[in-house]
Amino acid sequence: MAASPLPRLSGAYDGAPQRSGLRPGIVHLGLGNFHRAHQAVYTRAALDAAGGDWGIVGVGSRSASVPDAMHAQSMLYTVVEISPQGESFSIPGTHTDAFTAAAEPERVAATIGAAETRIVSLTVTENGYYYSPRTGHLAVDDPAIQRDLTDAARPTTPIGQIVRGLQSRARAHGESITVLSCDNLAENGRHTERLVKEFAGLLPAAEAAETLAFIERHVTFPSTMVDRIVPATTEHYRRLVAERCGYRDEVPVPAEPFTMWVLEDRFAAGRPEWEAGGAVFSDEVSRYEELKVRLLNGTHSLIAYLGALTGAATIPESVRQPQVEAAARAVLRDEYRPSVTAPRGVDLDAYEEELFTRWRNTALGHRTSQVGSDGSLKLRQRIPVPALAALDSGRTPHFLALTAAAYLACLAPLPGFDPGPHAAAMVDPARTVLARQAELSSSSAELARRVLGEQHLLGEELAGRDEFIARTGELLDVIRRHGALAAAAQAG
Ligand code: CS2
Repeated sequence: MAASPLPRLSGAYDGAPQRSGLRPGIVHLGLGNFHRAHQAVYTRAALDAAGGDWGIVGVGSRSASVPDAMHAQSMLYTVVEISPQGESFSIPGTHTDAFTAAAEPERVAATIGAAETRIVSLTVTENGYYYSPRTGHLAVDDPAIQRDLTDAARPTTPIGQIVRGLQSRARAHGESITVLSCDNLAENGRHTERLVKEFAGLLPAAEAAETLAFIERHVTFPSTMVDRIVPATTEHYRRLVAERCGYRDEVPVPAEPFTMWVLEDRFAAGRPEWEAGGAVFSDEVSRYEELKVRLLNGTHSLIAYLGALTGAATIPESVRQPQVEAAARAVLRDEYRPSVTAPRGVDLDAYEEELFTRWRNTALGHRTSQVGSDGSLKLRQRIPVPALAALDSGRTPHFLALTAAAYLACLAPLPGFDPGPHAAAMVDPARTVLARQAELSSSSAELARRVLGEQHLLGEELAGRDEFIARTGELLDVIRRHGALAAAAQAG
C-alpha cells in the first residue's frame, strides 16, 4: 500500500478489544484467513460472553507477512463482514503472539510443548496433512515426513510438529492437551489422530512406545465441522478498512456473514466456552461434516470448475449462469443429498436455499481459482462416497462425473483445448502428473481412464467403476467440443 497519512491499527484504537489478561492457551498452526475469521472470532465472542483468558499463538507456515503485520499492529487485524447490504468491521484481538514456522522451526514444537498450551488447533488445508489420498495413511515416503522423522529439532510438517511437541510435553511435564483439526476432511479428528499415531509409530522403538503411551493417556482429537466462506485479502479490502475505520490494516480478512462451528466435546485440558460465542457442541459432528463437505464443498467445486471454464472469475458470476445453477442444484439434490443424514433439527431444503444465497454474494468476490485449487485432494473428500452410493443403487451420478470432467478440463487440458486464465491460476500438487497424463492421452475417454482408473485420483473403489469413468470421459469430450455450459445442460 502506498504511504498513507493514516495511523496503523494498534491497541490504542478505540474499537480494539482488551487483550491484557490473555494467556497463550491455544497454539494454532495455519495463520491463514480462515482461522483469523473463524476460530479467532468464536474465541473473542466466547471471551466477551463468558470470560476466560484463552489467547492464541498463531503459527504461519512460510510467509512472514501476516505475523509481521500483526506484530506491527499490536497483534490485531480487522474482520470485514461482507454482504450485499453492506460491510461491518470487527477486531477479534485474541492472539497473544504470532510467528512463522519456517523462520523459527524449533519454536513450534517448543510452543506446543509448553505446559500452558492446552489446545493445538490446525487449519493447514487438505494438503497440509501429508497423507496419501489413495490410502488415507501418512505419506511415509514423502521427503518432508522422512526429514521430520530424523530431524527432531526442526520439524516442518504439521504432523511432525505436533508429534515433536507431544514428545516434549511427555518429557517435560506430562500435561494433557487437545489436538483440534479445523480442516474440511471427513472425520477430521480421527484422521489427524491416525496420522499422528502413524508418525509416532515410525520413531525409534523406545521413543515410539513412550510417545504412543502419552497420546493414549493424555491427548484427545475431537472432530469438528467448520464453515465460513473466507476469500483471499485484496487491496480493495485494505482500502475499505482505511476509508471506513480510519486506520491502516495490512492484513484485514474479508468474510461472509454466515458462520458455523460444530465440535465434539472431548477436550483433554479445558477449552474456551465457545458455545457462549455461538459454536455448537454435538454428538452428531460426523453428520454435520458429511453434510458440509458434500452439499457445500462438493457443489462448490462443480460451480468453481464450470465457472472457470466459462470465464467466470468468481463463484457468484459462475452460479448466476442458469445452466451452472441447474447443474449445481442437480448435483446437490440428486447426488449429494441422498448420501447424507441430516443432523437433528437441520432442514435440508432450507440448508440448500441458504447455500445458494451464500454463493450469490457478489460483494464477497470469492474466486473460482481459489475454490478450484487443490482439487486432487479436495475431490477425494467430496465425490467417491456419494458416487459409489449412487452406482450401487443402480443410478449413474452424472453430475459427480461432470465435476470430475470439469476438473480434468481445467487441470489436465488435452492438446488444443485452452481452459482459460482462471483454470490456469488454480494451484494443485497433482498438476504436473495430470499434465503428463494429458500429453499421453489421445482422447477424453483415455484421459479419464488414466487419471481415474490408473492413477486412482478419486480412490481405489471408483477406479474400478468403468461406468463412472466412461461417463466422465464423455462429459469431458462435450466440454472440449461444445463448452462447459453444453456439458452442464446435457449431463442429466
Ligand atoms: C471451498 C471452501 O475452497 C473450497 O474448496 O469449498 O473453502 C469453502 O468456502 C469453505 O469450506 C466454507 O466453509
